Amino acid sequence: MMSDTAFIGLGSNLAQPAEQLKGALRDLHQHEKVSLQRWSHLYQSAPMGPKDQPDYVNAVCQVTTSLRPEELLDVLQAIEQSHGRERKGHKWGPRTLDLDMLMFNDLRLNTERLTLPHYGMREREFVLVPLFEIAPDLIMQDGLPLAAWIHKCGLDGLKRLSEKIEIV
Ligand code: ROI
Repeated sequence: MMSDTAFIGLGSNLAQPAEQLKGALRDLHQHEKVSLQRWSHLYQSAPMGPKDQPDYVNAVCQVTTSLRPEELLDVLQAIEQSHGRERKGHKWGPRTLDLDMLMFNDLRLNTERLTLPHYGMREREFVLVPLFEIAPDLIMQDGLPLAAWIHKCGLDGLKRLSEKIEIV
């Protein structure tokens, strides 16, 4: 039973970022214990953090799953690996594929491997805006609607790419 709902943030700024994200959505779709429900458009933005790296392409998807959070994290990390992700680089460096579990139901968790909801969401326009596209009624952990978080975060320079993503 795929009775749990998770939101996943996707990002890439190397090796054809849009193709990396589409491939990752397909990989999730193919997993027998993950069902891809919704996915946003692709959004391009300047890097947050160190500026000496290419622009990012980001998206967010919603899945249902029968996996536990740690097992879903294993799946996300395996997909990152299969897209040539190298973890040896510095923390805020460029990457071929980054898959971040943003929320898992309304679970709060703080372990060595996983913090839920994701710690950085609040400041990240490139997470909040695509999330709003697929879940406009979402209530965040502090009880405020996602729209209020976006309002506080401020918008600058996120560009929605026109391409429609087909997952088959
Ligand atoms: N900046 C943007 N715009 N998008 C990202 O996905 C992203 N990911 C990161 C850092 C380096 C923090 N900056 C980013 O990990």
